[in-house]
Amino acid sequence: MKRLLITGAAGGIGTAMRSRLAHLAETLRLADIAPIPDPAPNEEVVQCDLADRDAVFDMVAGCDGIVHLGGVPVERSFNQILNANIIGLFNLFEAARAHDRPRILFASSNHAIGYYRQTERLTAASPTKPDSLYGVSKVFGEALASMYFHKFGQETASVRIGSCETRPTDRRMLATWLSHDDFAALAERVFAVPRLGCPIIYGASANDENWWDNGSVSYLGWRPRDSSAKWRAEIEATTPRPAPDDPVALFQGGIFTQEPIHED
Ligand code: NAI
Ligand code: 15L
Repeated sequence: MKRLLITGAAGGIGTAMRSRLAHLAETLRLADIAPIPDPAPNEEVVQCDLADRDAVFDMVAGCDGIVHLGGVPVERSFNQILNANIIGLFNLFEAARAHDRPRILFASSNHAIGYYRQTERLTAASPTKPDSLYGVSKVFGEALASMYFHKFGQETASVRIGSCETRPTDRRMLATWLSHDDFAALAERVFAVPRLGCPIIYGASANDENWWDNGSVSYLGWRPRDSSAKWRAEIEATTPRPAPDDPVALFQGGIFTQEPIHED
């Protein structure tokens, strides 16, 4: 690729992806509403609000692939989610349509299916069960990706990321953790396969506990290598075991199931 766009590049995952995805393109275009520090010689920086349609069109122009991480990543008021995750995503897909349909990796979330019990095993075909307005915005994104694929041939991988952090820090994350390296390896496969289509992919490392079946995307050739197992003993020793009826222990989305509707 000549140019790979990473939105949300000032954020946690975005920052971790800068070095890990650099080999995929001659130039990384890093975009965020927040300032992005210290661009390297192979990086160009675009400061842009996803809700600003013209700015998003300029941001996407000339890009051969997009890793879309930008947006509100937790439960917030409907207006905040509307601007960044709904209007922002529509702007991104319209910009992609206008600029030769670069392949998109869309950072969806486990909160699109957060009301499933932790005892249930899901596939890509499991109906969505969002646990928050945030989760609803990710379901919207997946639906938008599907519509743009069938109507316009836009290829998008919607990755229902579990918990993409440096390391797991609580008991739920023993099942949901996705290492930065495994996420980067997934992105590499998304841009490498000759035909992507419009898959739903669960984003978790090779953890011992696994709620999600990625059988429908074996054609990607993605094999997560990391595991939360090496932190299990430490987490079990330092975090209290929740009661069996605690939402943190009951639902895949954990505490997000308990979020109220936030006001502006
Ligand atoms: P983050 O909050 O660290 O990064 C998101 C970035 O988006 C921020 O730098 C923020 O400035 C930017 N942003 C927010 N509103 C914007 C707007 N209107 N216009 C342009 N940029 C805007 O979040 P993180 O953890 O890096 O997550 C990245 C993506 O992955 C998010 O879409 C999140 O929903 C998704 N995700 C993350 C998970 C995780 O475990 N970190 C789990 C599931 C999904
Ligand atoms: C997400 O979707 C959030 O963006 C992230 O902050 C974590 O809460 C993660 O899910 C999770 O469920 O652990």
